[in-house]
Amino acid sequence: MNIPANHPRRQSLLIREKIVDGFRNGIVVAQGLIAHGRGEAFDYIIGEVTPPPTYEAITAAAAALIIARKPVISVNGNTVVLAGKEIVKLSSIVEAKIEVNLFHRIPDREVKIRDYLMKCGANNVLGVGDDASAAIPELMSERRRVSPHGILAADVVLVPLEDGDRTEALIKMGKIVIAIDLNPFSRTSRNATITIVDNVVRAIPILIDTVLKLKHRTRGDLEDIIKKYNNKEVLGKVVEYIYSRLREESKLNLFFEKSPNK
Ligand code: PTJ
Repeated sequence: MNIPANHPRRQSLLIREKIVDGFRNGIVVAQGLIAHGRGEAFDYIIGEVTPPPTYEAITAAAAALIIARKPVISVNGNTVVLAGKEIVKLSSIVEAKIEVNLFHRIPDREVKIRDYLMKCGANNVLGVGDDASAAIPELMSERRRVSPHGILAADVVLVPLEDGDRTEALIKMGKIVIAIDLNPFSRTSRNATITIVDNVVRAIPILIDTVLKLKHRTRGDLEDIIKKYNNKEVLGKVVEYIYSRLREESKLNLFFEKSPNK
């Protein structure tokens, strides 16, 4: 698609094209287009920048990934087309495994996702075919199928664009769950141990930079960052940030001047 270089919404339209291409290639499901639209709406509201309080969540997430014994990055269709290369880079820096975990497990789709990640530089991708032989207890969706060498054994799981049920189930299994979700009100955001309210496109590169900055800190320092982190408080600050943005917008808006009641 030809998007003019000076189009004011060029960046957002380019991201949208990636999702549409992914859909045409059988990597993204139709439901993924809807999920992306919901994400776009929240991104618009936060001003298409990383909300300042989110940096606190990213710092805690980086610390958790660095000290994890068995970190896993869980990926779905939307995530790989939006941030495949960056996911592979992050996985090599924190020595995390990458596992395909899908809500819509259509035959061959996980193979396409694995192949896409291989093209992005991954050398091993779990959760494909028979490898997803274990199950997350009490979870009924297709997301319950996991690799015994990946998510089942993991102590820290990064879950971009997730649904609330699996986050809850993983927490019950005693794992640290790091979510990336543009919607601070979602069940995923509320249930995760650490919630990064941001677009996955921006969040992963910032997470990589933060890991590189913190990598040489002592284990004690990193544990301290995680201990002091309070997800509820940070989510509250993100909602407050959204609220103050909307308050500013309402003042600037000419709507009030045009009001017949004035
Ligand atoms: O590939 P599959 O089969 O596993 O399916 C993936 C989707 C995304 C379709 C599936 O997980 C799903 O239906 O997700 P939900 O329940 O719609 O939740 C997606 C959440 O991700 C919503 O809260 C969106 O606001 C959020 N979101 C959408 N796009 C982005 C995002 N968050 C961060 N970055 C985005 N680019």
